[in-house]
Amino acid sequence: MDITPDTPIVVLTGAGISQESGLPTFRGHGGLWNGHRAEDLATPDAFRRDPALVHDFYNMRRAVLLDEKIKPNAAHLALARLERDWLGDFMLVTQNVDNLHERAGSEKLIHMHGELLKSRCQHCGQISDWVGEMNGESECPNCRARGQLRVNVVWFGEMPLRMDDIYRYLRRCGLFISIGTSGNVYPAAGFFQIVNQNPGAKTVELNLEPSLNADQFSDGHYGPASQTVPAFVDRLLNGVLEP
Ligand code: BJW
Repeated sequence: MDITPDTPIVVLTGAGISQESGLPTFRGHGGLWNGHRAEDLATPDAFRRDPALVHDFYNMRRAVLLDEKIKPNAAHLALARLERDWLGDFMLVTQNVDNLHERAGSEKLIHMHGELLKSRCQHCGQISDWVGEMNGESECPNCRARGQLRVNVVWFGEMPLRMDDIYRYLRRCGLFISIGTSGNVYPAAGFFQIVNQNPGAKTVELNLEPSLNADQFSDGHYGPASQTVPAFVDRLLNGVLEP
């Protein structure tokens, strides 16, 4: 299948797209917090063992995200433009728990690893907006239970969100664009393989450097997302359709 103006597109984003907005990547330099690797805190076991430590990790990240200096960058804005101007189906699946895509104007968006600015009550299941600090005494805005709240993100061993919808989009997509993700974490790291089974479909990686699976993509463009993403979106929208 050649890329035509109505080819269905799925975009997958990871921490790299928000790096130039001032948010650290998960596995990059400076990934240590209080002597802990981020991966070691993003688990149900860590939360059971030391809830205060895990609450504080997310309190810190929530405060950073809410700092007025943190804004969407040119890559987030280019994807909102692509969604608006592309004639075919479009879906943006992000692994990121920040809100920079929606602040850039993206609407067709799935947060498969949840959202930092939401809480989930382990008693009643209610998901609520949450911008302040959270701790072991925090009260659920819905059922008023205390000490049952956690941040609404997906930890290792938990099921990512809206997987049925995501697989439906992947199975009918003709162009898959993976941006700023290292390819370490499944199931997202395997999405390109599903698209590679669609006859004629193309898979493209835009990343600072080749990811773990780079050689299995149809094409790759390497450099900071604020440069590669707007350039790639321009080519698509201007009808230079072979990426
Ligand atoms: C730039 C840049 C710039 C920098 N411009 N680029 C095999 C199959 C299936 C599952 C597994 C499997 N093996 C193991 C598993 C289980 C596990 C897993 O994958 N483990 C691996 C470590 C091996 N997966 C799970 O447990 C998942 N659940 C699950 O599998 O359920 C069962 C299931 C099975 C089958 C189907 C469906 C379900 C859950 C995973 C949850 C991940 N959660 C986290 C934390 C979220 C909350 C939080 O933020 O605290 O999600 S972990 C963390 O990693 C976070 C991220 O979303 C995720 C991915 O990281 P990402 O975005 O790739 O960041 P980095 O830092 O790794 O990479 C950044 C990249 O950007 C780099 O490449 C840089 O070069 C680049 N970059 N600056 C462009 N300026």
